[in-house]
Amino acid sequence: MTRWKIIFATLFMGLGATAVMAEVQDANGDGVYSMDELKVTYPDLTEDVFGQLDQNGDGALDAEELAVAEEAGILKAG
Ligand SMILES: [Ca+2]
Ligand SMILES: [Ca+2]
Repeated sequence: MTRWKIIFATLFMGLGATAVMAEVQDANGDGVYSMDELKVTYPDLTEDVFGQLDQNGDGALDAEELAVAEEAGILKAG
C-alpha cells in the first residue's frame, strides 16, 4: 500500500506542476511572456507589477521570471 501511495502522490504532484506551467500561453511562440500574453491569464496585471517582475528589463517575462512571480504569489489567476 505504501508504495502505491508514493506513486499516486508523485503523479498528482506532476499533474499539479503541469497545470501551473500551462496557465500562461506563449501565444506567439517566442519563448517569453509579454504583457498581453500574461493578461490573458492574469487580467489584473498592471504595468507597474509587470515592470517589477521583468528583472532583466527586456520587456517580457521568461520562464524563470514567471516562476519567481508565481512562487511569490504575485501572479494569481482569476
Ligand atoms: Ca510570447
Ligand atoms: Ca525579462
